[in-house]
Amino acid sequence: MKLYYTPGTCSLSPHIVLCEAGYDYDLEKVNLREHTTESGKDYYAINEKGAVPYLELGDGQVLSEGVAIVQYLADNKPESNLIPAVGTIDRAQVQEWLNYITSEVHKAHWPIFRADLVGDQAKEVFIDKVKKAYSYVSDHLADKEYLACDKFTVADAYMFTVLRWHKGVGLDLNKWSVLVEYQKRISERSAVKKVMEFEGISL
Ligand SMILES: N[C@@H](CCC(=O)N[C@@H](CS)C(=O)NCC(=O)O)C(=O)O
Repeated sequence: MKLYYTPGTCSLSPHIVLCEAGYDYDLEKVNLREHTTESGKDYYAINEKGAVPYLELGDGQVLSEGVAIVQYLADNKPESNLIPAVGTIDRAQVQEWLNYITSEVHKAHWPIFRADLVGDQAKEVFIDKVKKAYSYVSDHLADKEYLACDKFTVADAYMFTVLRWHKGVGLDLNKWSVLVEYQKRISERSAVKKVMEFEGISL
């Protein structure tokens, strides 16, 4: 199994899940500015979408889209308890979080990072959207340690990944103390520590 990743981007989520679930995996770093891999290949020739994460399963099958990748990885290591069984309300709630993060939070960051393209007015709209998302997640976590099921799931790996971008979009996480605690709690997991060290990133 091989994960194409770029340090600190959304591929951090499946990287954490691979490590949490105890997979034996390889990694290949992608330069997203050049769309080349560290072994010098044209990344578009590997993944036509040009985005990370991208997973080669080793049997010729491939998978893109972070939320599909983490569910596949967790489902195939049920003993890792990273996702509830299909058909349960717990599973639907984890999917609810994954979908919220990918469609409402993750993608709201791009116009903020690329204000040079979209302009300051659009940037402000998306900063406001991210702030509202922080408040929503903070309210939800006020009496909980994790997003769903009272335990760490793939949804937390993804939320942790997007929360790390607060500095990049100029937000002070200290305004949401619940999120600071949540981020700290997850960063202290041994798999998360190992992955962050490998990617050369910090909180
Ligand atoms: N829909 C994809 C989006 C992935 C995505 O946005 N990846 C970003 C990094 S966080 C990327 O690779 N951007 C560079 C590009 O698309 O060329 C997913 O959820 O996996």
